[in-house]
Amino acid sequence: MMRFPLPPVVGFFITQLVDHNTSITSAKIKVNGVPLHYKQTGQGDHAVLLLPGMLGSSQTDFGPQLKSMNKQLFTIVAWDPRGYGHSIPPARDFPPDFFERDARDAVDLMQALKFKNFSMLGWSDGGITALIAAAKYPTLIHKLVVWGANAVVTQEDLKLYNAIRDVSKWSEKIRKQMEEMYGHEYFAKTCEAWVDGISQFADKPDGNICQHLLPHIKCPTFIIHGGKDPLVPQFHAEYLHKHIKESRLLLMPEGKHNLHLRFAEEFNRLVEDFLQ
Ligand code: TYC
Repeated sequence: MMRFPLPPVVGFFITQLVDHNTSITSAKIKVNGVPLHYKQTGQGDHAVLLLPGMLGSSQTDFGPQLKSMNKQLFTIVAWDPRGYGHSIPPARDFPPDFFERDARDAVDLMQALKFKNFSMLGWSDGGITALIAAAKYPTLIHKLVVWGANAVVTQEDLKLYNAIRDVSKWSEKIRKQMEEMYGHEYFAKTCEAWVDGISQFADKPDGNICQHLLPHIKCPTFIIHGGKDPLVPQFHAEYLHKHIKESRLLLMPEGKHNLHLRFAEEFNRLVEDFLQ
């Protein structure tokens, strides 16, 4: 796998800031007409893209990975999908193909940054995006890790989605973090729009999001699931494992939905071992 140096073109980046204490760069670059924000760290030959969950961002979702993953082995990029984090404007919307649009943006971002091949770590909605990207752009993707992801929407999922529609029911801690990032109104509105957006898939045969694409995933895939995930039933991880040929499934019995944050050290070690 090759990593090419970033071209020293003036005006290539819209903004670029380096935190010299952490060696984490924050930058924006225009991709598909949208200024996408991302964080980048490390000098390794192996490029890895981190994909956040619904309403997530590099800042809110991947602190321990940006801080502690091996920077000699990996070059780590964490992105804010359009309409999330610091990739606003545009405001987030959820057309029927929003996961495909995210997948294309993610891949085009890595191409714009001159990473020819890369691996992906996708959490939840970011996992769905990563599954689609791996299936649709197989020559670009080296390895794939997903956790808290699903390929279909069931009636049980619909109930779970509706339970989080009203953001006043979210945990204080997460709500506060989200309101700091977005302000109350954008957060509340986008959460409702997300519930409507993801619920669209329940009207498709089998609640299909990307079920049909799973057989096209040819890269080694590591599926992790938290045994105590209250949002995503374990069935989804087993389903992915069954339909992705080169996959392995690991259950973290004590893990909830945010297992990569709560058990960051263990998560990082497992993922680094898999990627090497
Ligand atoms: N998919 C969401 C994410 O990206 C999490 C989520 C899953 C929320 C299931 C609600 O019922 C739900 N983090």
